[in-house]
Amino acid sequence: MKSTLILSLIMSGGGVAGWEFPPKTDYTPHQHPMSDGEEDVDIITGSQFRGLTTFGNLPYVNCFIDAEAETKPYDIAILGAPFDTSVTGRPGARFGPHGIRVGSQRLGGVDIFSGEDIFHNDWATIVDCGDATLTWLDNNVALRQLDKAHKVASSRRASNTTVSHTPRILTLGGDHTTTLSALRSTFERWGAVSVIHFDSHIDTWRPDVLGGGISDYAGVNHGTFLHIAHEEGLIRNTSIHAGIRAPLLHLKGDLKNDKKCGFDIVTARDLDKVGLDGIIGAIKKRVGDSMVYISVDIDVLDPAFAPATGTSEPGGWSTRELLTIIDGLRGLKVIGADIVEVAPVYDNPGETTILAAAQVGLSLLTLMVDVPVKSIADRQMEKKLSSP
Ligand SMILES: [Mn+2]
Repeated sequence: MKSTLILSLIMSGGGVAGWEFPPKTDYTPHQHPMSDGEEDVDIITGSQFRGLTTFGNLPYVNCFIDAEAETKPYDIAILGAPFDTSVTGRPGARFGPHGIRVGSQRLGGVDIFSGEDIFHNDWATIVDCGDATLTWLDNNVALRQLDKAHKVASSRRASNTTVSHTPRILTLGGDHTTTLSALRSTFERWGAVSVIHFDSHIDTWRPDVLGGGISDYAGVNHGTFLHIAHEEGLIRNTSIHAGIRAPLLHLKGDLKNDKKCGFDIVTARDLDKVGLDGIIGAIKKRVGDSMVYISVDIDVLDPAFAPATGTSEPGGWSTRELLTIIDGLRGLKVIGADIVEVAPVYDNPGETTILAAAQVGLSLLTLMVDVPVKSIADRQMEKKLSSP
């Protein structure tokens, strides 16, 4: 039986002709040939795998070099923050920006839920600035570098000044300490803002509680940055955590301090009680019409949906639930956002985490494109124009 099969395969497949492409035929009206002649083919457009890896295949602009940023203005920029030396759990988030960009290669097209194609919107130029230069040997210096990178990237004159003079930044972390630099920068451009903080951890721990017992240096870390942001006056007391489920260090002390830092809490399990609309409603009610910064620690997702992160906590939301919640925040005045704590080395061959992180990035960009927000510079400009 076996030998008969082999013999018939040899007899039928004998010639080379079977391996040649079929001869060229006339194209039907529904076919669009990549080549209209015998020799030429298109090597510029049409593939998601072309060129270098930027977020969603957006154009790369080096936002830190004056000559380049001035000739290629933008309204929204992606900025990588490859920093992970302030973690209390597994390191690896310094590779987050690269990982999220890899996960973003298939983004684009018309969103089936919103009907929008955000990369081809009607006013905002979106670019990828690449990663900030951050030393891996000194956290103080690295954070000063990141502070400066944010301030420079957001100081560029925007592309569409009829909408706003101030570009907004979507940061790809990096451990969560990197959010502190972003908030220092947004404070200069928009003033104090509400923070919508998606995370399994509260991250408002006092530096002397989480790490600062060793040295002041150790007190600045990915579990204290929101406390420091509060102390620096960068955020409003209308902020909110969403997806919280990680253990506290001190039940009363931590929650009391959290409230003092300006936060309300929506826990991961509140979703089971109030549903998605209930969560969206609670967040919107809390921030009201204030300007908001949205920070997404990917560990807000259950480890089943985001295994590649430093401090996993079981019992989190699914990717679909998180995306529905973020998309439900449409209409809020989002002045900046980030996705942090993505550590690709712990991801699986299916790249579950980086795909989820990239999709979250797209949803955050959509919120930013949907609602332009006037900056301090815009208000000053308007005042100047209206005064006699
Ligand atoms: Mn966290």
